[in-house]
Amino acid sequence: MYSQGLDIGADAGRAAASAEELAREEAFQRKIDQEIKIEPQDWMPEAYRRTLIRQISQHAHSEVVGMLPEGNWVTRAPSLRRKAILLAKIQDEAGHGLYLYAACETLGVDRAELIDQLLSGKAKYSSIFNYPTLTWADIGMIGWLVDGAAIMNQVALQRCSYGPYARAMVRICKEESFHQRQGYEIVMTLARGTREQRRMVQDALNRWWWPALMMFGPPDRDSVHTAQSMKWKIKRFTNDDLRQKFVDVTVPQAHYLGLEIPDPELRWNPERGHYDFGEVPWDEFWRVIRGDGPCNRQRLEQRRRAFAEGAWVREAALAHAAKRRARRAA
Ligand code: FAQ
Repeated sequence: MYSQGLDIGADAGRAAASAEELAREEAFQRKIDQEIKIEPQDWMPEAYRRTLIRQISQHAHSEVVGMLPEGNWVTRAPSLRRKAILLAKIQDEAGHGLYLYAACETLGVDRAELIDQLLSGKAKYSSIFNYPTLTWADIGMIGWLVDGAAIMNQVALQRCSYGPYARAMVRICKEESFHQRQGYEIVMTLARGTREQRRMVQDALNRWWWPALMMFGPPDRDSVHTAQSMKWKIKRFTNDDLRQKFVDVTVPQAHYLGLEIPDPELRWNPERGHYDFGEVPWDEFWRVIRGDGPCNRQRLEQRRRAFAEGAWVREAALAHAAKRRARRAA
């Protein structure tokens, strides 16, 4: 009797707790529906917090790993002007990584833990940065197509329901749009150049087109996170919607340059008001994100080396901060 009484009490307590939890979740969703930003001190469902940590940290890692394919060309940029621009762009990407790690830390996760996940190979970063930059035209493609795809995705993220992520995106988008233009300018110069330069830029487009379309993620039918992320207004568009928008704006740019998109099925569909395009090679996409792309091992190796070689900088910065603290306290 006595123990049964206790059980009933425990059940009632659990029911009350889950009713309270449900009410909180409903209130949270109402805020989202009313376009009220969620801030770090606000209550949020654990799954919302985890989704954001996953997406923002993958995004931060992408910015940092994304420095590597371009870094490959700093010493070989064709002029001092191009070198200075490329250096500035690469530094911007490092800055983007830092804003994003900082935004992620507002969710209660430690940056050291996130970096550890990247270096141990546990964390994902964008598939696109596992492709090699073989010629100078590839640097143009990264700006035109990779930054172009990144902006298409990130403009929508400026309206993400989580305040710190949305605000970080505003500044990032401004810088990315400059990056996209510098890439287009490189591509335009080559497309209007010698026969060899035109051949080089077409070859680069042939290699970067499909990987750029993969940046938007798997097709909606295979996207495990889209439905919930759209409900929470972390994502505003599905992967396929953004991919279509990217194709629609990029194809006319390629035509203007006299370049050919490497897709025999690409054609304007007047009924849909969009370009139809061929099937993205999804097998390749899954292979790359599972760690077996052309440069996955090399990229991680480079990041690990850079992290180890930068240890003295982190130690010096900490020692400097400790000294300043001690001086202030004295
Ligand atoms: N690569 O269910 P979904 C840049 C994973 S920044 C690798 O559709 P979700 C700047 C996904 O994580 C580029 N993995 O996932 C720059 C998930 O795996 P999980 C980075 C991918 O999150 C330019 C699984 O597949 N931008 O380029 C990829 O709803 C030039 C299932 O996918 C961002 O990160 C992929 N492409 O949608 C720097 C933007 N796609 O976590 C240097 C923010 C999907 O369950 C030079 N992120 N996966 O193990 C997003 O908008 C989203 O996370 C998506 C994926 C759209 C990428």
